[in-house]
Amino acid sequence: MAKAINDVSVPEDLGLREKLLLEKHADYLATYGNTEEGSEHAYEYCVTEYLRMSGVYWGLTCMSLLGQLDRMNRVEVVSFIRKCRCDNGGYSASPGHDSHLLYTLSAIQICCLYDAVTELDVDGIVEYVAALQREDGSFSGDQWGEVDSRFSFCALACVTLLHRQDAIDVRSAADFVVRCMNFDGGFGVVPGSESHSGQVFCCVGALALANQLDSIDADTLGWWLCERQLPSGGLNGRPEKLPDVCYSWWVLSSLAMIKRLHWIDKDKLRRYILACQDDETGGFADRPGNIVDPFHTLFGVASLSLLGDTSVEKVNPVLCMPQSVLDRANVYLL
Ligand code: GRG
Repeated sequence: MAKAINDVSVPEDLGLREKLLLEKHADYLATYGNTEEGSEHAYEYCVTEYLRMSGVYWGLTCMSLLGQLDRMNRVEVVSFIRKCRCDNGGYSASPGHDSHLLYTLSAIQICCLYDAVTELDVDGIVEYVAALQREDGSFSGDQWGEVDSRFSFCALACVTLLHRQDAIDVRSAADFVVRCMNFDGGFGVVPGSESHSGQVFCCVGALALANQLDSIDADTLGWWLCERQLPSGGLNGRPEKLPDVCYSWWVLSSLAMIKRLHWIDKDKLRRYILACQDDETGGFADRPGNIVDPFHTLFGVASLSLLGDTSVEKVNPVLCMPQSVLDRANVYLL
């Protein structure tokens, strides 16, 4: 008997979800940070303190793509970022937490969105990032030493946004990322580990930032990425897994970077993404009918932008930021 495919179903009739519920998503994000006791998201907000800086990046980037960044409180956000600066030059997820490359990148991205890079201690950040590079070109994410190709992306993205690529060894950083490439064209966490679409985004993005995209076998990788599309239209992160809206971003942006975006069934994917909207609360979930959150809301909206939806701002596939913000910051990528 043929093995059933791990997938979900998308209803024939999506009702209100046939269209992008732009205003509902903006309202959902605008009220998400309301932490007063008894407020709708108070508990969820409280238990995500450990990733707050990235959460702020997801929410603000999405608001910017929806054309409604002005509804958010710039003064509060900039003051929060200041409180997350650590003595070693890096930034943490929340005040009093340890610094990490990921949250340092989120802090820089938020400052770019707000044209507030002057609020950052750029030299301190650059020193922090450079000190995390190891002899083999890889990067530790923090002072505790874990190595992961995600951190190569974060490091390259930080120095690129700050116009300071000269501070790290870009060549050996790219060499390490190339060593994470597998026979199937995909990339893993470290050399020899399983291909995963999230890591593919990080590695292809890192190579784009290092101007080394020609190290990729674009046809083999493009084929592996397209195999992530399931009969529901949604994309998974690796074989045999369920689809998830966030993989629409990790896979589509990778296809865009290697110029193979047209290899995917765009109409079916768009329908899957729209089905993941909550037409009552606003926001996107990983799969139709599940609970929404800001992470999936950003990657749902950003994916629709890559699919050509002109009701949202154009997104840059390498940095997941509005293209207009990168143009203003004179950061020239794909
Ligand atoms: C600036 C957009 C941006 C990102 C920063 C940290 C980072 C760089 C990217 C993360 C890429 C990544 C690894 C995404 C995958 C996230 C995810 C949903 C992982 C879940 O993995 P499993 O194994 O899920 O739990 P599956 O779907 O494989 O079962």
